[in-house]
Amino acid sequence: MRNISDKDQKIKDTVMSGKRISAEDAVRLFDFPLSELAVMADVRKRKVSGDLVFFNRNIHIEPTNLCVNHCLFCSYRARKGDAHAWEYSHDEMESLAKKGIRNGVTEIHVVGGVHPDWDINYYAEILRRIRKLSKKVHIKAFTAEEIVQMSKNAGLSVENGLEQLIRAGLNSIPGGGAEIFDPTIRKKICPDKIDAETWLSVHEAVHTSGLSSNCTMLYGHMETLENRVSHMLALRDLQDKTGGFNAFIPLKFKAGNNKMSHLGETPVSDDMRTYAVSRIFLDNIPHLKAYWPMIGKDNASVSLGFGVDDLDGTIDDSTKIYSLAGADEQNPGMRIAEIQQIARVAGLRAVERNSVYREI
Ligand code: V47
Repeated sequence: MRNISDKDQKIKDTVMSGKRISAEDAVRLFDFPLSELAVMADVRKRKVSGDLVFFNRNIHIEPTNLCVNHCLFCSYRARKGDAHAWEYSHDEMESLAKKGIRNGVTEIHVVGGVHPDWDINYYAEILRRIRKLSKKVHIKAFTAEEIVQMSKNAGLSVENGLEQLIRAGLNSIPGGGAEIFDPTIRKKICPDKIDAETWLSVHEAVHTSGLSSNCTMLYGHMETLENRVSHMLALRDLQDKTGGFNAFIPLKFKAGNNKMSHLGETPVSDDMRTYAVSRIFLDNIPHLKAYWPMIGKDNASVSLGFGVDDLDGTIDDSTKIYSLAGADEQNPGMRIAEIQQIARVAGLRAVERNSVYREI
């Protein structure tokens, strides 16, 4: 039996009583035994979503892999003229969307490289084309990073850019581009990206416009546990103010084919700790997503015991970000029966959700 210190017992009591924990306590939680973290995270998860595990029917459209940024962790970026570069035309994206809608998807997630020249008008046309195909499909599109660049390319403020995207059919934005907020590490791993304050301000503007968004954290590279927790604290603070985040998605650094490959990858135990601590610490963000194309189906299944209540969606082999970074899932796709089975073995019940977590 582990001898638990008074301090740790107090943290445990706070978690079990449903109260908020401090950043300092969250750092300490990372050192708790995995089995205790699992119990605490599960109690917190069940308060929000009972025995449910959410998923949706979705596809991704990745308009381009050309990118103005030079992120060291990226295995995806190309330069103009590279053999592996792509830039989809509006017609090509429309036919991808048409196929997805024909197959019954309820959400289309549009995200790609940060194109040097495309402006709001180009991106708004993607939304208009999809919206013309379906009034109902939820369009979750463009990271804060992409929105800043496309607004700049059009000579617009982010607020005016957003207004145009919303008019063209945007429903919410995804959580990408947050990486890690600590300025020193951020400068090292993604030197040209917008800073933390700008990322947060774009999400605040999205929430103020009445739309929701997701948030992410790229972990398992050079950051410390304190960096992880202060990243989450910034998200928790913004959520206290706006309430606009639906889900938090910890993104495990995948080491294939990029400039940080030498760092290797975190053990699965660290992934489970990260899920559990985020479920407990982010007490105001209702959903915690295991993005299975990144972490793999088996680990996603285990994560359901560590506070996760969302398995993203069926995807239908429509994203390349993680397969290029060496993920096991080289053609990511999941049938609904498989998602149901994953939930069942975890003692939970899979339910199809819409993009704002209403049961379908
Ligand atoms: O911001 C890129 C990450 C993100 C690597 O909102 C990497 O529902 C690990 O944000 N190892 C984009 N991560 C993906 C993303 C996302 C995915 C699924 C759902 C949602 C949502 C959002 O992918 C980037 C970056 O943090 N990323 N390369 C890598 N080698």
